[in-house]
Amino acid sequence: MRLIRRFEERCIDLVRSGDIGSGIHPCIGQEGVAAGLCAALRPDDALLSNHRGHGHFLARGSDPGRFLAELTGRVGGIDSGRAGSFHPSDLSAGIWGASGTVGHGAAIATGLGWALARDGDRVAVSVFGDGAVTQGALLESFNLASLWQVPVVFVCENNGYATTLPAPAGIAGSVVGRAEAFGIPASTVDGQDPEVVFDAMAAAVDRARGGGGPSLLEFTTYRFEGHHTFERRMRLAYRDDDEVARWRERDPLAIQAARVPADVRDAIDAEVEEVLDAAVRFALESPRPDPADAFDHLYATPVRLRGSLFGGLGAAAALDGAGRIFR
Ligand SMILES: Cc1ncc(C[n+]2csc(CCOP(=O)(O)OP(=O)(O)O)c2C)c(N)n1
Repeated sequence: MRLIRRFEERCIDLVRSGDIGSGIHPCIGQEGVAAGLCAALRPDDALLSNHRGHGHFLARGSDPGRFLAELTGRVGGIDSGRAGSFHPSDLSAGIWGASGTVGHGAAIATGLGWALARDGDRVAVSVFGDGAVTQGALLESFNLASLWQVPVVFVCENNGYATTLPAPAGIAGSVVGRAEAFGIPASTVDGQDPEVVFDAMAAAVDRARGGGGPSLLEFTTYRFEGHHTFERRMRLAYRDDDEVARWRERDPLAIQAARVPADVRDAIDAEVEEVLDAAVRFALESPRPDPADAFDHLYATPVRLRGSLFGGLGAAAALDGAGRIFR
């Protein structure tokens, strides 16, 4: 959790310096969910993350240097600098993708879980926010996952807001009620305590692994920062300071730190700083991609560039193997 917190604080510095051009959606305040849920998974389990996913990647073991290189758009990144903060994947850490398309991961995780069940006892996990539970794809996923008893755990990180929309203003009924309507066991759990998260997640994963089918966990949590780093400049007024202060009193790092001896805490903090100093160095020293490679990895049949990619609107053109022109 300390690594996730400090990683994102360093990311915010890199947004300010212009090195992370896209900005980020910080998960600061929500680290307890990422840490607890990932600790309950086996390395060969599969996780689909979302736009607020840095914590999931780090908790699953993504290399901080290569991840930071991804966010800064460098060739040393986990996806060669092509995915950025929104759409990374890291199969070596069991993360089959993340996306800014809200709710996308539930359908992929359901299909993946269905496929994994034919080949051993691996489990698929889909992590999404409260904003995703109004997406139709989620309900279609619940339907098939329940009918086919797919080993998938649906994880809702309910941080109270979809951008600026309070969850009760956007969600008719409840999050758990949606899953229960499809015969999927569901519960609401404190997401600020990583050990409580771990226990709930371990039970859901065991159930899926043992052939018991899908389940849904709604973790109540809070983001201490804005929806996106742009909010620091916009000063959007959709939640009051008292609310933020109340949640800060339940900081997951403080909750866990109280269980760890001071010397161990100090050693962890020092190690995290060392790892992140090296990670920032690695990222910023990694070269930027060559614009001429922009279309690489987009299609099974490679496309080649014709004209100048950055020559203005309409100037970019590419041919695929069959000679079709993309503009
Ligand atoms: C399919 C789709 N619809 C709408 C959006 C616009 N959008 C971006 S973030 C967001 C809110 C997401 O809220 P939530 O799922 O609760 O996640 P959080 O940002 O709170 O972690 C929305 C609606 C989108 N990215 N994708």
